[in-house]
Amino acid sequence: MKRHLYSVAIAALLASAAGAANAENLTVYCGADETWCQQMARGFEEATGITVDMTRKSAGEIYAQIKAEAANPKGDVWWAGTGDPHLQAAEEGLTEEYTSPREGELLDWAVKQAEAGQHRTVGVYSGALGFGYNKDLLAKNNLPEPKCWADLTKPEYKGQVQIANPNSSGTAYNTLATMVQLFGEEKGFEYMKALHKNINQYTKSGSAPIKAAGLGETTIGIVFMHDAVAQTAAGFPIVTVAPCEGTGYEIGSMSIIKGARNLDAAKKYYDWALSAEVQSKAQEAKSFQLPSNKSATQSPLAPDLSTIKLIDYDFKKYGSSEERKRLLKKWDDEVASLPQ
Ligand code: S7P
Repeated sequence: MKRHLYSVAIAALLASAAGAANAENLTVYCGADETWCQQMARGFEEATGITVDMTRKSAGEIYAQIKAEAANPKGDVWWAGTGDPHLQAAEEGLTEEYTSPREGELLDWAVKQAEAGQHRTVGVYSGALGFGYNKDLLAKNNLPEPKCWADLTKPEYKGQVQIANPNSSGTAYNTLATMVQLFGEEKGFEYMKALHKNINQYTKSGSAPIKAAGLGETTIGIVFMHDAVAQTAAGFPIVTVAPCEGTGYEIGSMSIIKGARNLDAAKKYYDWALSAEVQSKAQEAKSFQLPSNKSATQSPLAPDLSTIKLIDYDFKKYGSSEERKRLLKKWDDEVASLPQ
């Protein structure tokens, strides 16, 4: 009897070990807001039974991590974050070519992003760059309402403006590339230098400045407009501004990491994340980007891109490895090194 029980216990142990070995896992590097990243990870687990290990980081940091791990990749999918570093990774062969059967369900700009990256990436959402301000702090400091990019360089806003560092943050790199495209390279850098005088802190994450504005730690934050709207929706006294000169925008993207250990699970996630049903749930996580699936629904709070003066952002050029490296080095050498 004892021997029988022993054999049953061993068989059960072996079966569970085999089950664990067969269980599917997925490692996701997530470039969106933490709440949305968690919603996506848990949603995929529920939908498929695949266990997700998710880490949230800024776009420049994820790119750097994938590059550093290239000889021994640890991640499977890079979901969300601005498209420029996804394109850089695609060009450098750090991501895997994959065309989802859902590509036909996507809006043109999402497919164009896939084409620009030789189908090593795809667009998952879009959103316009702008800024937000804390209306209570503005009134308390007797400051005029900023309406244009040019306003943010005026002396009265000294120490009142926050933005992220473009080396770590996709938002801040998108800002730098926007200024170069909007004003031309020389004037764009002059703008960044003038802005530098008013910056109270360069944060690591792109959405941190508007969260700080919500808490009254800075008056103005340069961010994607949907990140400013999210703070208003959360009850903070934030006003969102579409700058009068016009502005750039992002194509938030997704890529499968080259050499992914869980390639099948990565493809399942890729297809799942492009579905209208999943993209329509972004608003539940207070993420107000424009989804890339034509049938996905968007929150009424989301900024209406058709009413914003958008530049014709050259994603191929500003997402190229050479241009990103050149602009970031120039910003380090000529802007960040200046005294304030
Ligand atoms: O929060 C959503 C979102 O704004 O996060 C990304 C944003 O750029 C923050 O990431 P970084 O820290 O890299 O700047 C956007 O892609 C996305 O829309």
